[in-house]
Amino acid sequence: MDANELHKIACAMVAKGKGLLAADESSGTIKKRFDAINVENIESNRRDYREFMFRTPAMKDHISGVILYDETIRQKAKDGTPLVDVIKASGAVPGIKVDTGAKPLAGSPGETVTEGLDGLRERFAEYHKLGARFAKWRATYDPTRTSYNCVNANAHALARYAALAQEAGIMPIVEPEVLMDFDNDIETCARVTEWVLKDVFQELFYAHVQLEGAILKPNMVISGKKCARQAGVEEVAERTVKILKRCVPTSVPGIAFLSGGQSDEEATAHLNAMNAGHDLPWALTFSYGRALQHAPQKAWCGRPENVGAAQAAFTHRARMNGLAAMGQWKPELEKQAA
Ligand code: 5MM
Repeated sequence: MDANELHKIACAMVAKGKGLLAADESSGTIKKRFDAINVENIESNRRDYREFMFRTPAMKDHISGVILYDETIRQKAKDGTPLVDVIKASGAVPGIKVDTGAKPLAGSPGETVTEGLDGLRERFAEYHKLGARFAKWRATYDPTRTSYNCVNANAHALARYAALAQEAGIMPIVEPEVLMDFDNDIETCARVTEWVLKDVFQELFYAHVQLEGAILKPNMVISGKKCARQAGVEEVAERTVKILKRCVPTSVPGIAFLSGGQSDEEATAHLNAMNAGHDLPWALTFSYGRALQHAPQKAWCGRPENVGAAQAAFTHRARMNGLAAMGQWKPELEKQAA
């Protein structure tokens, strides 16, 4: 492991005005996205969809890294170029999701632990050969029932994953996600997020993970979708920054949020408010899946003649989030065409 190299990759991920494209939907998740736009979930459609995003010229201005799924890191573009090379040509760094998903946690009904540690050392060696320079592992928590068993099992797995990644020369993105799909209030989200983050950083310490060579990918502190009181933009920004300051050491070069089911504009507005209104010891940017891809998916609908419009939609969202990462976004900019 070259600590300096890991640090460089982490810093590149959160470079000024740039963030990550989370394109690591597993086959089941991309099926849901394709079903919504009536596109058949077959390998060539998944390839075509990802290829046009990675070939969008605006990638070079706003996207620092792309998180891939196992299938995609091995795929070739229509002209035979490996998709990894298409990403590299845009100036972005290819990365890989290495967890194998959240599975029911024994002893804690309704809760999950993310799996994928078996054989991970060997998988990292292969992914490094395939061009991955960073990785991602996501744990999820239901804030209405989070138990110590769930918090601890997931923190331990995240730490073991991160240590193995660094051993392989791959920069780990550590993603503990307190889900926003429930009826909990923002106070509950804040309490559980603080608990989860404190435990994650404790386990990272025990596992000898070098924080200078890692990135945190957390949820924002936000009201559950089904909660009657929805906190406004400023409250979300304030509470999120407060909890992060309590939990995240300043040796971490940056924090790249997930969007978690927020609308495209909400995800942008929240990130912007944090960057515009707060003194921050780390870079704060995006690592969005849905909030970057929803608009291009709707514009594309699987039709080759729509690729230009879909790339324009992707460009617009990437640009808006790039501005938000610098605290320079304004709602009026949403009306401008890409
Ligand atoms: C892209 O979505 C990823 C989900 O993959 P699975 O198919 O394994 O569930 C997800 O991990 C993603 O990288 C992050 O959650 C960010 O995505 P959102 O949509 O929350 O911004």
